[in-house]
Amino acid sequence: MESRIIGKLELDEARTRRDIARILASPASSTYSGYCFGTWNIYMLCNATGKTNDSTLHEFEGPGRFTTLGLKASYIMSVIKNNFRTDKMKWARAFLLRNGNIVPHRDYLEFGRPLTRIHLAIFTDESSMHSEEDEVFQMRKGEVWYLAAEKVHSAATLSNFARTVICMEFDLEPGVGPEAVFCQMSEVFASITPRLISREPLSVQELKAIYQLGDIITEQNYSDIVRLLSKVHFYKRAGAGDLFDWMIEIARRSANANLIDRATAFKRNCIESRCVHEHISVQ
Ligand code: YCP
Ligand code: CO
Repeated sequence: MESRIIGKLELDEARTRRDIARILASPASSTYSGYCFGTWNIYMLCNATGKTNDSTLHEFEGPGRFTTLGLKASYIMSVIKNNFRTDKMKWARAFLLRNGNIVPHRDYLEFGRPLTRIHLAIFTDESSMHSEEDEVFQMRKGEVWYLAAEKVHSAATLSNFARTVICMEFDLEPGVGPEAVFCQMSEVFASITPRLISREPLSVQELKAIYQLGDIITEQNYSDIVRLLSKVHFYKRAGAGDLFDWMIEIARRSANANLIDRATAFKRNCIESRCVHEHISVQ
């Protein structure tokens, strides 16, 4: 797995809670809501313009600006400023994930030059997981993770716990590692063992049952099947990207050309190619 812990921050509980309450009380951005099921809310803290409605990821020159919402979250903003190279930071967003998941995808398909994606875990729980290809892991409070966002990855919270992270994106000098996002490097961080989630194998019978969804798939339940299958790899040993091939095979078995097109376009947009404003909706 390429994603890894690069640091750990001590967060003041009361001040963090106060800021997160402020953030969650503001309207969430709906730009990428088509990529998720359940509650996956995005709140803009720093971006190209400082405007909270500027929420579609794109490339721009220079550092990002804190939004009015970012400025209101004064403790979180000071944690970011005191620990991270904000001169290299383009975007900072708070993500809330509850009782839902984002479909597996690759980030930066719409970029000429990818950014370096970092998560600071704020409130997490065992039911809240991330995946990268065949691996599933859980971020614990205060951990700073480098996320290999160009690999197929996903996230899920399979409970009502309101998992909250701060996602930051940096444009680092070519050739430097993700540790360069910090103002000051520290070796302490290298010693933290990540919490990996072990899963039962996916049996031949279970895989057969997945393919047999081809017997019942319709336009009406297509999205329910995507929702079901996009979470399988969090509790069975499968790859995050297997979903796309399962959906294409299920659609083929249904012999419905619309469903085949839909499953093919879904795979393409999530993991093959996507333009800046070319968003899909899986719901
Ligand atoms: C993001 N990128 O980074 C989105 C998630 C796919 C495209 C969905 O917020
Ligand atoms: Co992503």
